Amino acid sequence: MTTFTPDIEASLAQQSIELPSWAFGNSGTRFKVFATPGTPRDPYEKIADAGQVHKHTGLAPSVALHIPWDLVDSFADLRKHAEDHGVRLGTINSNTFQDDDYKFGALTHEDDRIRRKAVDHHLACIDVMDATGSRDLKIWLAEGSNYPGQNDLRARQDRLADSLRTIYDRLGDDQRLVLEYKFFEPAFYHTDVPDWGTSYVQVAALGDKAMVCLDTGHHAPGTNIEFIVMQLLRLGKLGSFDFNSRFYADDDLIVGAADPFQLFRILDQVIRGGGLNNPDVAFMLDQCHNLEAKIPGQIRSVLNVQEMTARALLVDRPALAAAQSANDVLGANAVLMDAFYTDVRPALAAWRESRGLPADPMAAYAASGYQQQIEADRVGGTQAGWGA
Ligand code: PSV
Ligand code: MN
Ligand code: MN
Repeated sequence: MTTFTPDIEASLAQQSIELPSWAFGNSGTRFKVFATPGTPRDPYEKIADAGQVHKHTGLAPSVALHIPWDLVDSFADLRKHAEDHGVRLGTINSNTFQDDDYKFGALTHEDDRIRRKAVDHHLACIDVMDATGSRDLKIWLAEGSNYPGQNDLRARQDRLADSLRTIYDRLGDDQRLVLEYKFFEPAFYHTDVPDWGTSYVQVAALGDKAMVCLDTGHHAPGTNIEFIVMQLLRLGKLGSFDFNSRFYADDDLIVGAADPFQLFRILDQVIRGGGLNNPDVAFMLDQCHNLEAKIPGQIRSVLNVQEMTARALLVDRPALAAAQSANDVLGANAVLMDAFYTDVRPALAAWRESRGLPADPMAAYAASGYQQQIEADRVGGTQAGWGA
């Protein structure tokens, strides 16, 4: 059986992955949202469920919130509730995609009133961060156009820079802004922040507290995502990941389900670039569990990240560097593939047990009775937010 060196064990022990509150709510496609028994009815129950993921894996100590989906009367109280469930509140996600005013844009809108409203929403999100103790404000913008000529692309970029500046200036010393890019959807012709380059240009103009968020599902098929990871780490601008996997577009499926090798390659570059367990790089999930049960879906997800991290940590870096320097094409490739093909599951199970965690977190959750309990107790769970 593969065994881990103390260095690898230390890296695994430090790993933490943030869960999205919305993964615990019901979600679906534009065709249908299927209700799942036991779905949380409010943000408090979403956090309780996130606590279960952490309890069984030791991997997920924080939960990202989405405003206004997770609006509560008192964020100080929600913070206390999270702590009572063994987790803390993490990234605050803004939402400028469900209001009629934003049909033609929010932070890029031509109308000053609407643009100001969108900026004010972000300032209110920073107020929430002050109460929750969150560090990061994550901005994903559903802005763009559907037809060539519909909009002045350049003017929108200028207005975006202006809006982001006002938001950035409100950040506290220990707070950050992370700007997420996405190549299409909901707009189909142009998107105002379509790629890492645009996000980088915008955040670089703002300052050190602004970083890029890389969502693995937000690239054109075939994109070499690990190259982007390398470049952003090299530039010191990789602020966060939204992990998920996809077969076609922005599918938001369980990370590592569609393409474990891609996840391995990404984590290999994270390690190579000093991004693993680096406080400047937040590892988050951004997923929806439309068909499967949500808590086990999240447990499976963080385990997939852990598994590919362990494999990437097994890469023999001196041997790889030597093969690369010698232009030993197949030798270098073999070093990488040897690590990728290593089955680390038995070693991870043993390692978990040695730390007082269940060897098999999926089985432990299934045996815990929690799922049966919430299915009995909760009736009328909330939608994740889309359309809510
Ligand atoms: C929409 O594509 C999206 O999935 C973005 O990735 C955001 O991070 C998320 O929704 C929540 O706003
Ligand atoms: Mn995302
Ligand atoms: Mn997305």
